[in-house]
Amino acid sequence: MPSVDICFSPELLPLYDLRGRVAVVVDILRATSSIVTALASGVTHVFPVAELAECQALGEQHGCLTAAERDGRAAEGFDLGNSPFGYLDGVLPVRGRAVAISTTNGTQALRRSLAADAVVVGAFLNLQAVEEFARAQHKDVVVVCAGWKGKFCLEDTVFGGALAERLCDTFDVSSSDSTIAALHLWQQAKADLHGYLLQSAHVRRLNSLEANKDFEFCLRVDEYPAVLPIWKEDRLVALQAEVARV
Ligand code: 3SL
Repeated sequence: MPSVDICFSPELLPLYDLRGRVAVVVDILRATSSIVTALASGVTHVFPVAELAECQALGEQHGCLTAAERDGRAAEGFDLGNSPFGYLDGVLPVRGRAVAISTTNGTQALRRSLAADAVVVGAFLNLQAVEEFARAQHKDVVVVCAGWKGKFCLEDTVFGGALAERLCDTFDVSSSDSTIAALHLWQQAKADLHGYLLQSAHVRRLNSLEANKDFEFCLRVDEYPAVLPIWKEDRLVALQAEVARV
């Protein structure tokens, strides 16, 4: 039976062998929620990069939109920050465009997970798509939590628990202490996810930056149940689009 394991921080990734496994990279607030929203809104593909300079260079090279965030704030000189509403509010037309994005933790976690057989982007917004993909692969799943600057964070771990609960009928979710812990947190959180996550350090950080609207949006479960960003070559594409092209 395949298993679900949770890596609480990218700093712990050297302890995990991702080869032969599916990596579900998650940064609920807000990178992976924004990437899911981007592809759901008609963005053709996303280049997640670690450095701001690389993001800028990709923008010039590919003529794509650029999105960047550091410490919760939109970085200067880029088209977009890291709010999912950047892809929804219509201020900048995004349909049919590609986006290069660099964020404090989320895009770093993605790039550090590339040894996996498949790398997909998870968020509450696309939980169902992640669940279905994991079931279809019949491989061990590692949820890679982006955390905050190497530290554990509540919201990414709670997502890991939610995914483990959905998969528990056909996956082993009781062999890893981190998965057991994530399941316990999800049990505590699920009746009032919003209220529970108000405790989270990053929620307090974002609320002080007046990103409260983003927080509420990112907690919508299955808003985009069929959108699955998956890593192909050097970019993230929506799985359905990719399948349709084959
Ligand atoms: O760290 C990240 O990748 C970001 O998602 C953080 S923030 O939500 O944009 O502050």
